[in-house]
Amino acid sequence: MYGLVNKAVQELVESRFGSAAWEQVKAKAGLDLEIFISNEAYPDDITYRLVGSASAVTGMTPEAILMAFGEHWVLHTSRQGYGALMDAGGRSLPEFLENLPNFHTRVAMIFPKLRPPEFRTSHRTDTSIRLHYLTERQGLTPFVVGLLSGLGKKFDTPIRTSLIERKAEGADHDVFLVEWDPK
Ligand code: 1DX
Repeated sequence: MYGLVNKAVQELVESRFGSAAWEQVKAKAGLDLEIFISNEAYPDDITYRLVGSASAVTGMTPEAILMAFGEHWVLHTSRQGYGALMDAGGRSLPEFLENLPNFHTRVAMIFPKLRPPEFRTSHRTDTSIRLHYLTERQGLTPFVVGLLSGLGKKFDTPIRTSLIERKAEGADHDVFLVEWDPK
């Protein structure tokens, strides 16, 4: 994945546990680079190793790290540099989710090595929507839970998320039910 993703993992670890912890995480992951370059593509393996060693160093489970990371990604990317992109994504949570496919098409036009997951929505009501998550990557479902929770905060819409179909249990892909209170 693009270096921007690994940089966000670094930021998350540094902000919560300090820079010494980050140095440990990097060493444990067997990385001897100084910095990640945002718009350079790195092997996915590096991201997975970072999550694994961040778990070992901090004592958080990999799932908890991925969730925290998903929240951080939404709040971080919308703050730093990609805010305009995020703002173009929609003015409410359901609108943003419905625009995700277009959004990724736009980012992939600028960054051709992007391998975005596919998101589809269905069953929209006044207080809920289903989000279908199709990906070629393994194990990132908790990351998407965190992304959704971050989006809820971004749009001041507290949400409940439940996984109603699980790829890990044989479904074709993960399906989330996202619910919020009526206005
Ligand atoms: F709900 O793959 C809200 O590298 C969401 O299963 C979900 O393949 C927001 F400059 C710039 C760059 C860079 C901008 F080139 C990425 F570096 C992309 C910014 C998306 C904001 C996907 C990142 C693929 C890298 C993947 C989950 C799970 C999508 C990560 C979250 C908005 C982003 O993101 C899976 C890659 C951006 C950029 C956003 C993603 C790759 C998302 C969301 N994805 C790179």
